[in-house]
Amino acid sequence: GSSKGTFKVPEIKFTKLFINGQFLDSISGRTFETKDPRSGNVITEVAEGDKEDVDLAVKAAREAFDHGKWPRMSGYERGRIMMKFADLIDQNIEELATLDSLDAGKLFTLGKIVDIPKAANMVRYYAGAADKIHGETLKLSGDLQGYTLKEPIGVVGHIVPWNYPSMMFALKVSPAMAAGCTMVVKPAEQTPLSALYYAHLAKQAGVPDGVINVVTGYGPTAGAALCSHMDVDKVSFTGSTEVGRLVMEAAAKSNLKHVSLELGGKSPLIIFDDADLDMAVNLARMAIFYNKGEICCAGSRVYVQEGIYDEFVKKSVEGAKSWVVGDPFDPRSQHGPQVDKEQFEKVLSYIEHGKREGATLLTGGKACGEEGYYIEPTIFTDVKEDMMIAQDEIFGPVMSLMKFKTVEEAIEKANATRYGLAAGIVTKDLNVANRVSRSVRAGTVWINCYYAFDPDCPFGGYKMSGFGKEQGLHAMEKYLQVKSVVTPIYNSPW
Ligand code: TXE
Repeated sequence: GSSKGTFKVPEIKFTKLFINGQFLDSISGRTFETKDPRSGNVITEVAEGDKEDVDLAVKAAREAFDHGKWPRMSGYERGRIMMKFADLIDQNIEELATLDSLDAGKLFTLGKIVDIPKAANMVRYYAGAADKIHGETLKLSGDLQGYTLKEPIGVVGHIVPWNYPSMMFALKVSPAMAAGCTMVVKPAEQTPLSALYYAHLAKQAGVPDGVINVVTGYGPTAGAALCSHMDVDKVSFTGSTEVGRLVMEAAAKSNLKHVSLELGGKSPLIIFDDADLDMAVNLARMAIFYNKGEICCAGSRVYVQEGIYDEFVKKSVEGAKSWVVGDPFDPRSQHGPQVDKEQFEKVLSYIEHGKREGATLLTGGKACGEEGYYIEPTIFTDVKEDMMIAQDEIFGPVMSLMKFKTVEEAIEKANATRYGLAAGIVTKDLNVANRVSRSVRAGTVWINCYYAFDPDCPFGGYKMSGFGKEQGLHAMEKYLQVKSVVTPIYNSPW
């Protein structure tokens, strides 16, 4: 199906770099266009930050870290300011959801009930953790005793992708804030608008100047400058595996800054014969079509056991056909446009590749609508493990359906990928669920559910999907380092 809306673009308040608590033009004076994927039309011009702007932002963050209040105030105080920040996010849900829908083609209704409230809750979760950071007491050998301190790592560079501008911002910024770090955020060039709005809200909440800086701009310029900066202590990156490599390389070649990477995926969803068929069909549909497939942990490879395979295929095709593609501001839409022309063309070219490789196209496979970057929910079957569409992250609404016989075969096929971000299992058999969940090499396993996220649940990859967890207290550890302090118990022998 399809739907059409008539949403008018509101006034965009923040389009400049946010450095040391001020909105500034870029030093070069240059700007870039951010576009509406519903039409390809320009929404507005945004300041284009480059190396010298990154230098300025890092200087502000360095100053705020080395001499400012933020790392020195009590965790409780930081938490209080963060709670206020979270409340302000909640008070601005409408505007924030609008910005993400305009910039990324994300569903407005879901922005209001999922993305933005979850971003606020993420901030709250870490606000509550800010005063619970402690080390250990060490009983050392001889006449020594020691303890460990957990100290903030310093200045952090966050490189954010475009598929979840709000949640990714909160996911990266809030554990770093709780830890007492200061930071420079480089949002994706496709979706710079909400990050600037969050910066404004953080200032309103009382976050001191220099703690959160936002430099909008492109990856190979602003992003790369952050990764090779000598005064940045850590980079947290979410994006493609190719750029992940560049980030590590730049870190290695500059100051050996810490790196954490959340990269692509090709996550399997394994459905066993005993599954409730309608539930499984729905889950599989959501796992790949939700957010138009622009999700790092999308269930892009669906393995179905042979006993229910034919029925599953039939119902999945019906399910895809009834999935409503349309304007993200129309409440009837289940699926908006891909984020930009490049992603749109990437997805369509994978679909063509799948056909050429001999996979069977069951439904979809084309662009839809007269304008904008909309793609039909697409299902392939007869997909072999070595086909490109089974190996590469397509990052679009393209499901590959495959058949298996035994539990062993399912495990083997699920692991036949260089990625390891997530996996899903649908079965009523607890033994099968336990066995498969322990055998799949992936950072998250969802049993009889999918996309079941929670701020307390660590998320991050195995294998080439990256390393360094986000969410949960594990994520805060990424922004802390351990110092050992040792002292003699009695008279110093030294
Ligand atoms: O990613 P990039 P792109 C995957 C997905 C998608 C593909 C390409 O498969 O189709 O990547 O998307 C910044 N130094 N994911 O091209 O380029 C860039 O400005 C430092 C999965 O958009 O990796 C943006 O802020 N930074 C993913 C961010 O990196 C650089 C989400 C991501 O962009 C840089 C997004 C450089 N040299 C894409 N080059 C996920 N894991 O969820 C670019 N950037």
